[in-house]
Amino acid sequence: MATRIMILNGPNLNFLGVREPHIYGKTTLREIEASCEQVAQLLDVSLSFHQTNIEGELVGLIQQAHGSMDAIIMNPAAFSFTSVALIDALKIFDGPKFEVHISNIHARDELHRHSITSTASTAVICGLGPYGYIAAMLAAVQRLGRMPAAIPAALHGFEA
Ligand code: CA2
Repeated sequence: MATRIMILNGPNLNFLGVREPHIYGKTTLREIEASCEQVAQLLDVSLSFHQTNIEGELVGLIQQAHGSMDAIIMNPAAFSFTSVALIDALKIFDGPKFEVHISNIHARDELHRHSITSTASTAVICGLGPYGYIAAMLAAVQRLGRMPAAIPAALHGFEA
């Protein structure tokens, strides 16, 4: 069976590539989704990709992922800095959970620096631009021990 990964995107990320390209780059969320789909084919992943501006919808999707997905990759955007509801939902999910930020949040202003949702994540990737989503997919499949044999050995990593 294919590895099942849910990718979640929080508020305003539907404006990627349209506004503030000096911070978030020129790539649109649709382009990011298309690149994730390409990598999904290589990694034998079935992908469920979402964006919502509503915190409760993210909570609902994380709850749905429980029992139906192998890993979650989430860019919670502004909810990273406020959402105890997302932390609680992430704690329900047993599989690997990767938090992704396009920008390097540690190099940003006080408002954008302190992710609280990362406390409930397996790992955090930030500052790699849209490639962070690809890195997170590789890391999720590697972590699950589901890297297809056809993928070069170095990308299989080492046993924990
Ligand atoms: O770097 C990231 O991926 C962020 O999660 C993006 C969030 C920001 O609050 C985080 O600190 C870091 C903001 C997403 C808003 O998306 C926009 C996209 C285009 C134009 C304006 C906002």
